[in-house]
Amino acid sequence: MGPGIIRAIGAHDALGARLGEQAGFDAIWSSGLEISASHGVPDAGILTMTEMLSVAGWMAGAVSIPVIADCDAGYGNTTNVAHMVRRFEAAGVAGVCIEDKVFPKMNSFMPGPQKLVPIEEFAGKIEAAKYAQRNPAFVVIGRIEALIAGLDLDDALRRGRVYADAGADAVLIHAKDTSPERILAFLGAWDREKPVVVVPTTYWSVTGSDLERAGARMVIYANHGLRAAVQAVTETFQAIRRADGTATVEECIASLETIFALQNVPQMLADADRHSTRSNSQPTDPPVEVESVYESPEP
Ligand code: SPV
Ligand code: MG
Repeated sequence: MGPGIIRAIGAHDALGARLGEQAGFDAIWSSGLEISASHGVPDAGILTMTEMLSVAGWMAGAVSIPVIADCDAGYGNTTNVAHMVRRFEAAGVAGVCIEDKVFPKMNSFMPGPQKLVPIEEFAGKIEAAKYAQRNPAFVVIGRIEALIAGLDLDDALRRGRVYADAGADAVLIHAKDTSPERILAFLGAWDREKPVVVVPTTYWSVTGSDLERAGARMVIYANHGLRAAVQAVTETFQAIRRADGTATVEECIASLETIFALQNVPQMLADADRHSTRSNSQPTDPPVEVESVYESPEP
């Protein structure tokens, strides 16, 4: 990670990732919550690693900024984590984030208890992830869920230090507080060189610059694309039902040209033109005389 805070935006498909890149974000967060919701299932360890990988791979292929994949608790034990790292790396994903929760994980904002794995068990997963990667630039983020699970700042710091020392390239401190106070306190007390990542979903009064000044190196706006889309689609569908037609919404929705641009249609047409120009303007090779090649042997 370079100097300055990295601003990442959550996405659940290649189109969302392109919108994030177009808006000027530095990285894409392949969000487990968004991907689960887009499949109509809870973010509770229901989708498989392969399903998450497929989406993350599409995103990585669609943008030129890094994609960081939310890999929940690593889909199993250290062996699963090692396999996971190799697969995400091969799919062109820049890095993964794993969290210290038990399988099946529950989304951090869901009501009900949150169970953590023992510190050393999670440190083993981080070691396994770092050992498995082939590209030295691949990033492994260790996510601390202590505050989410009802533990205190000291527990969170203790876990974070162990994960950083086990080789995590960064730690992510998560919280569902409505005030940034404890996250700012964590940043103030952090005593390792490794960067800290934050996710201000519920403590949204802070800006990226506030977090940067407090020492955070990456901020993830994890689910705002999904929530914006759900709101906009709901309103549009209701308006169409109310008006019994689309006249009232035409001005408010993206044009087909915008959609085509996001699909790279102009590029596709330009490429097709170039290649067809070549076949029209260049003399074609003389047809191969099949008979002469496969002459029957002299009797
Ligand atoms: C996600 O986007 O799936 C995350 C962040 O893990 S959160 O939903 O805040 O737990
Ligand atoms: Mg998640």
